Amino acid sequence: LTAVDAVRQTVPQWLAALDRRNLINGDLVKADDSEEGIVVLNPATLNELGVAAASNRNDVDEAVASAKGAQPAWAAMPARQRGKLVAEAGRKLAAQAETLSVLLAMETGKALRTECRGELAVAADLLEFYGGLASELKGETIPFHPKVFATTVREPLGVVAAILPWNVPLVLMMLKIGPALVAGNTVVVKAAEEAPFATIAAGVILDSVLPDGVVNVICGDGPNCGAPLTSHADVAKITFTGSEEVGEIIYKTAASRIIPVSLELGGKSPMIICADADLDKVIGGAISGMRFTRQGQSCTASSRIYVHADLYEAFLSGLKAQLETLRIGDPLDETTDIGTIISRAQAERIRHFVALAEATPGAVVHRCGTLPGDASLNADLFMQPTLITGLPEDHECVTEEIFGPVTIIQPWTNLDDVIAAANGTRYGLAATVWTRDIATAFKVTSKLDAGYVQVNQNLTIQPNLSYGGFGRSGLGKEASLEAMLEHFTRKKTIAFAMD
Ligand code: TXE
Repeated sequence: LTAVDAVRQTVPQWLAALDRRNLINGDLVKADDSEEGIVVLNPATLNELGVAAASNRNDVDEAVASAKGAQPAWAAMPARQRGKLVAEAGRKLAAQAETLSVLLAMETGKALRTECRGELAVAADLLEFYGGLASELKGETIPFHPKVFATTVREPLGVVAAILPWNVPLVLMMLKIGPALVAGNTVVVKAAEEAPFATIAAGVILDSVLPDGVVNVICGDGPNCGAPLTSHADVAKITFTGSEEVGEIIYKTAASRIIPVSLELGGKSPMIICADADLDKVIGGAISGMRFTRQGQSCTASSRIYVHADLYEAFLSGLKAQLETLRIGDPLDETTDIGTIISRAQAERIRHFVALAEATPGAVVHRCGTLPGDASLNADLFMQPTLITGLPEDHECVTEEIFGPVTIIQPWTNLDDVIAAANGTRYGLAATVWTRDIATAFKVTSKLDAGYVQVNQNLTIQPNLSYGGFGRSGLGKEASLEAMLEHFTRKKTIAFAMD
């Protein structure tokens, strides 16, 4: 029995323990309506993986009450002690990384080797990173007047609601709860209904280190669980990653109570490749940037690739050749590079976009790699990396987020025109530029309307690099000190008259 096999044997126990349950006040409690449940499928087989809680308003009330009850004592703890506990929770998570990686692979369809293990490493690292920032929760002294001692202090907000999507649930969970907790808030996390188990399991592991009620995790759908949570009178802040549509609803809900909100919504991130770029580097950068190993299900995916005409043919053929070498298959197989799409609904949405491109005169759809032939897998949710060329700039495939393994490749010749094209969507999340010329790099980076811009690399979210979008990609920053101070504390000015 290998170590991985041993871990896999524990997964059914986890799933049984999590059956229709939420983590509230340190216990895994059955949802109020435990007759109902959300059947979670393994996307690779479309077999039932387990049943998650279909929480309603009563469960939300209970989770918020738990977080509210735990918050004063948590906030009263010395900041560095909170930080140490959060960092220790990160190390506990790292110690259980293999189990959670397997759970994640089974519920999201993402490949264990290329995606899930890396996700756990970043998730744990985020908690260690934020734990180390506890001593930065400081205020200022202001030279306002010789007879007035003016100062500012950072206070926690209270109960934070964190709403998660399914694509990288554990990284996003820690991105939100790390700064919230270190700043002295307590949290209610709403797991994504398509992939809730690794999130609740992570909550259980964190809870083994943190006081009960500091982290609560509930599962349910948007209307019955997400909506009552975001509109709850005791929630002081909402942090959300997901679709633009739901982001808008949540912003309005927050507006009706005048509470702060952070939103991380969609993207249609451009990759601009200049004629002097290193071809091998850009091909590797396109594959990692498009997150093909995650079936492109990433908000920062390089889903529009603008290649200088001089490099266009060599880039296209080189990229196709590289993509052919990636193995699409069983997410749990160590030789698999690319797993599945999350669900039937998402696969249909992606195929709809590809069909639109196929029906467009002049457009060419290049499907790369081989679909798995394994009879134990369900073919429906597997998809080949797909490159689309020859589309007009106003085509839906160029302007809308597809959220799948599909990228648009366009040639360019004029730098100003390609910058204008790159800025031509309503989004502004991420962008990359590839050139060996420093002046070009400065010009392009200064003109791009995107919050997370990189030159000659295409990193995912990294602790210590402030991350957040412009335009309809969202509001607020994550992954940084600024994220904790600006989005999870309130700043109070106190001025003392000295005589
Ligand atoms: O998102 P939803 P979905 C984009 C991507 C994808 C599309 C739809 O384009 O194709 O969104 O994905 C909860 N009040 N992104 O359907 O519906 C819901 O239960 C409160 C981009 O997954 O926004 C889930 O927990 N909560 C993205 C979470 O919101 C509500 C990542 C996200 O679901 C709610 C994922 C409500 N009224 C999808 N309705 C990114 N930016 O990375 C739903 N929810």
